[in-house]
Amino acid sequence: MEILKEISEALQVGNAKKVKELVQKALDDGISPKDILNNGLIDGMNIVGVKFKNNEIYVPEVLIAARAMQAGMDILKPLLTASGVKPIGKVVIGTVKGDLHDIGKNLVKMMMQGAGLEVIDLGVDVSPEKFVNAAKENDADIVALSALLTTTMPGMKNVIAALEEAGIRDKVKVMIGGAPVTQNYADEIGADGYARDAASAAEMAREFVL
Ligand code: B1M
Repeated sequence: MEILKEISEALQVGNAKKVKELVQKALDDGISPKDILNNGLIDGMNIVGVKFKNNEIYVPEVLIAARAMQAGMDILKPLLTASGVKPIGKVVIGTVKGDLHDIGKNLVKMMMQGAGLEVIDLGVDVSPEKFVNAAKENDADIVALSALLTTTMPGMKNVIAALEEAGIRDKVKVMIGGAPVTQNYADEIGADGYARDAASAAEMAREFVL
């Protein structure tokens, strides 16, 4: 459908106003919220993710596209809930204790939302206990940890230990990422996955829950 393509394209260039108008128009034309989400917004965000991964676009463009996605989501969210479209899985995300960097974490969150996951964002400087409580309270499928400092990376290991201690380690997948984090580190601390960028993180999260 032409209008869904237009929504996808407006999202890719970060035109929030146009996305909002087109989403409303699509609804008025009788297109289902699910169709608009999957074939308009998520389609656009997927293309943004691929371009970001390939260094064809950079952080500012992704943030602007994500804001446009949010503008569309704001209209669709109540309708999606009402029409019974369930998120494909739940992710609890945060930047680990002592670390205040959140730009990358926010990108990961947005990409995951774009991929159809519900994301509970605990913010920055998140203690292991807070991750555990949020995972329990929300019955999360995935706990996603971000760290930007070599000094805060060990906090990821502490979260895994706290999940084990709480007896829920086998109920959640733990994903980690952030500039100093590596696959080796993920293996070393027993994380289930490492993703080097936001698009890969969203892909991995989808694979974990589908
Ligand atoms: Co800070 N900082 N900073 N900083 N900062 C770095 C990280 C640093 C590399 C700069 C440098 O020295 N060259 C350095 C860390 C050195 C180290 O430990 N190796 C550093 C330092 C030292 C510090 C302070 C200690 C400085 C000081 O006060 N002396 C201090 C620490 C504060 C704290 O956290 N307690 C500090 C503070 C800050 C600001 C507050 C000023 C600001 C943060 C603002 C904010 O986030 N709201 C800031 C910034 C902006 C940076 C740089 C410049 C940029 C980070 C960023 O946002 N990148 C950074 C230098 C740099 O990277 N060039 C630096 C863009 C972002 C999109 O990338 O976060 O890597 P990134 O996320 C990527 C991937 O890593 C991945 O996906 C994202 C998108 O592709 N990813 C995941 C991230 N999380 C993931 C989770 C996943 C999967 C993938 O799964 C769950």
